[in-house]
Amino acid sequence: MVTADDIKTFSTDGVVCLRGVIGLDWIERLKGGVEHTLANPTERSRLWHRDEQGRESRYDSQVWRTQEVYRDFVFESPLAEIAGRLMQSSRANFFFDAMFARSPGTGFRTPFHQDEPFWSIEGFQTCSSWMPLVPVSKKSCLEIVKGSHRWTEYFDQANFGDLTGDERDQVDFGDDAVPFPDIEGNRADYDIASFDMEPGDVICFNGRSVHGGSGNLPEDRELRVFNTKWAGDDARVVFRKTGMDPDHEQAMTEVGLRPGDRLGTDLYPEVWRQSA
Ligand SMILES: O=C(O)CCC(=O)C(=O)O
Repeated sequence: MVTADDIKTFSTDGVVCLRGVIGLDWIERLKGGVEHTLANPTERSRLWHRDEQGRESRYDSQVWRTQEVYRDFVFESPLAEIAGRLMQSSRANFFFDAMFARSPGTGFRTPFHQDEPFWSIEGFQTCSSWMPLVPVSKKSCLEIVKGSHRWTEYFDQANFGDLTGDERDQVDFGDDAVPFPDIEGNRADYDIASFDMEPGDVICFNGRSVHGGSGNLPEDRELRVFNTKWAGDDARVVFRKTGMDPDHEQAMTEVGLRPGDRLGTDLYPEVWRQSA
């Protein structure tokens, strides 16, 4: 499922697109799960954007605790092992799930950002798996800046709280942060990966890889994406003064996780471990 070349590409580029690694039975079940999530949003559900025609971009997360199909996918699909091998980690802990849904014709593009600066963990060995449940063309696909997972600058990231207006989503990276690069304005200066994708394909990217986009949909195409996020050996709990989105501090504290700890507990289970 994961070749030596895939591992090398993930390490060098911070992103790799794996073809046909998830069975279509999973895709069908997850499509049902996403429709259920949209009809029964959690308190973590957010509307990122609605245009004048009512076309929407929605996000929900950490639904696996209540949605059986998501839970089954986390524990039974090959993704834990895929993530573990790509991260070159001895284990893969599940961090959280994220769902992205866009109505047909939605133009809204997610601002370029890195994930790890928003997270309640830090570490290089992380893997986000962006898995469309419907066909998506390159021009509507997520875009990932190759090599950006090794950038060392502390950037002023997009505040998704500006999109949602929700006080729980506010982040402020402070005066030490350098301006985020204008990637949209200088696209030729960056090596940007995106792909024509079919259900069953997955883009895996490092939590430090700069990514965004995935709007720009034709009038007759919706987008449904299920993302699972994984943490490896060097990932440690951190509670950031700058704010976190989504903020796991309370949930982590309740299960006894403290800054500096490895992920664990039933909330962030170890799903895969390399055999001796
Ligand atoms: O699909 C999108 O629009 C955003 C995806 C994203 O930011 C992520 O998967 O971390």
